Amino acid sequence: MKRILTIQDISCLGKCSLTVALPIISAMGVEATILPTAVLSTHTMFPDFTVKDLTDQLVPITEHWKSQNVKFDAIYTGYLGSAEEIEIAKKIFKEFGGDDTFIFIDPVMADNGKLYPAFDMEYAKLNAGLCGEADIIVPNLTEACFMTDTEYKEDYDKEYIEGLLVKLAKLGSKKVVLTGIAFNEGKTGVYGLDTVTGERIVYETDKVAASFHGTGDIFASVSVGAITRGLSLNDAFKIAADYTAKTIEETLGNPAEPWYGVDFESTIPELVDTLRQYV
Ligand code: PXL
Repeated sequence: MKRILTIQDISCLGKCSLTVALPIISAMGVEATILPTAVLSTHTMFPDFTVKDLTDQLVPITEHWKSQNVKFDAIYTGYLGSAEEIEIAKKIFKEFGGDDTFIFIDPVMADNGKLYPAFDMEYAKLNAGLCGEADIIVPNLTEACFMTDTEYKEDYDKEYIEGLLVKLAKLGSKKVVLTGIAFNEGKTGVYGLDTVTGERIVYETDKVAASFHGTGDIFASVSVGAITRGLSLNDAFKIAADYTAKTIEETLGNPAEPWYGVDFESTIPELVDTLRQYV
C-alpha cells in the first residue's frame, strides 16, 4: 500500500486539515501518516479558539521515523502555523524526499483576497519559498497573488491567469495548479501548468453557489491520494473537483446547515466508487 505523510494542524472540531485529510486519504486506499503541527479547539473561523503549538515535537517525531527507516510515496503539507514550521517542513522534504517521493503543497493561508487571521505578508513570502521545493502546488487565487506580489482580481481573464502561472512557475515547483478557477459563468475548477512539458492542466465543473470551510483541504486530499494511486493529474483533479462540488451540494441539503464545514462523510462511498473506475 502506498503511504502519504501529511503535515498540518488538527482542528478538533471544524472538519478541516487533518480531520479531513486522514479519512479521505484512507478512503483513497492510501495509508496516511500524520504530523500534527498544532492542536486547535476548532478552526480559526470560530471565535476564541485555543491553540497548542506542536513545533517542538516535529523534529523528535521525524527523527524517530528516520531511525525506523520509514519511507513515503508523497509528502503533503497544508496549514502550517509559523515560519519555524515552514523551515522544519523544508528539512523534512530533504530527509524524506527523493525520486520516489513527490512533494505536494497546498499553501493554505488565505482566501477571498484576504490572509487568514494567523498570517502576514512575511509568512506569505516564506510559503512562496516552501512552494519552490514542491513537485505540485495547489494555491487558490488569493494565495497565488500573495506569493507572487500580484494584484488580486475577482474578475479575471485568461491573460491574467496565464501571467500568474508564469510567476508561480518561477517559484520553482514543477507543476503549478490554481484552484477555484474557471473561465465560464457558473463554473469552477483548476487551471494549471506543467512547467516541464508546457502542458496546461484544465478542468471545470459546475460551481455550487456556497462556500464552506475545509473544502480546499478536501480537494487537496483527494488530489494527492489519486496521484499517489497512479492517476494522471487531469484525472486526479477531475475526481477531486467533482467530489468537492458534490459534497458542497449534499451539505446544502442538510437541514441542520452546518456552517463550519461540509458533510464529506456522506459522499465518501461515491468517492470510493469513482476511484474504482480508475484503479
Ligand atoms: O481549511 C484550512 C484551515 C486549516 N486549519 C486551520 C484553519 C483553516 C482555515 O481557516 O483555520 C486551523
